[in-house]
Amino acid sequence: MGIIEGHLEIDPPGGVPVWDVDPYDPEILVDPDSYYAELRAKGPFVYIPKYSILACGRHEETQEVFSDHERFVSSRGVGLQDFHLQKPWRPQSLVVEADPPYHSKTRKILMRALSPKATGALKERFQDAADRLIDTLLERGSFEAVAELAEAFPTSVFPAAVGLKKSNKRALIDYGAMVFNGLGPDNELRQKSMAMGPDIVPWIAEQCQRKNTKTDGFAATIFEAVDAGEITEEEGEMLVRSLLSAGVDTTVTGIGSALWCLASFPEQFEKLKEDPKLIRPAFEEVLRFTSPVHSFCRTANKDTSVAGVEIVKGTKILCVLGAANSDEQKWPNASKFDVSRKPMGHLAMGSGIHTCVGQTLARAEVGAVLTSIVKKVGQITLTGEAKWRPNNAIHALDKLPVAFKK
Ligand code: OVM
Repeated sequence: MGIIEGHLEIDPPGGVPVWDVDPYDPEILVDPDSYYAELRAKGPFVYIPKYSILACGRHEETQEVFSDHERFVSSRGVGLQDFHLQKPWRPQSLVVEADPPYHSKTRKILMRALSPKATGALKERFQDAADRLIDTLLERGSFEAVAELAEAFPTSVFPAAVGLKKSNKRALIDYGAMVFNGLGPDNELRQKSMAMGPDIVPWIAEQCQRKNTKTDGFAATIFEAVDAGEITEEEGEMLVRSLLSAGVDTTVTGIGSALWCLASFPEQFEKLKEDPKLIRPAFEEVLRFTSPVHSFCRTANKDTSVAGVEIVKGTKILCVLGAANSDEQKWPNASKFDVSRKPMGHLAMGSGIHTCVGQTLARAEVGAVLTSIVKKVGQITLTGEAKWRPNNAIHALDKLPVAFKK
């Protein structure tokens, strides 16, 4: 057996349907619902010959693979490449691309930096920033919400929260897109992203250094762990890099998709306005309904089986989180966006030891924006076609023309 897309080529396991699909086809990436449905309908797993991978999209098995860090490791990469076989395009992440026991150490430090206490202290700042932005947009009336709201908000508060001395909105967003496109096959999306490397990667690496961070942000907490002897200076810089990798595009996408949901389902926006206590569960429903991270891989680190399917060591498994989050077996009326659903157990922020370490911060950012919109905006209308931006791991809007009315 050879190597394909940087990982071990496998035979289709017995009893597993072979599906000649390209999950990274831009047409699927921008409009994935029928692919999700077909993936679930075919069984717990399918074998995809184009990449010689298994893929799963039913909630039960996706959750099982995704959260069993002993059988299905992250240290071999959470994209198609197997780091045992190929050198990753950038030094591998010390947290998302790591396993215990090492992962426990780095995770603990990020948990400390991004603790509810640390993020809670930013609440007022986030709310002020959101209120100002929404006021400006209300005055404008019509605007393009991806650039002017979804990208504008996190890039106005997140770099300061990290403690970066310098910010570059475009570089931060493009770096995120690179990291997530980097998880896919060597397709045009990945190649175009990688081509931006020379312009962006050195800038990112530079901002991760202690001398370019202030003494009062998340980065400072990471460098305190360096001073306490828990990790080296280089490891500290790498953990700051993790914040910059995972902290921008994810929240940009969450905000854009939340607004898209409210604009597309005005009766649900009405419900939120009547009962602002639903803002939190509404964001969980946005996550379930839109799955900003649509898929991540794991690698089988031993021969094992799931749902009766024999999985050989070295198999790459594409865990299609978007499919699991729209599985009717788990979510009655899955295709309905319902702000009062309270979707416990969605996989949009993962599950198990790698569950989004920035989730409190993400909820605080999106919460501030939604609180402001619910308080100030009377009506949201789509004024043109919403367009999605294909990415190998993120399901995000590209353009969202909307109008706000008081
Ligand atoms: C990282 C990181 C964390 C979460 C997601 C992610 C692949 C990267 O540590 O760099 O995207």
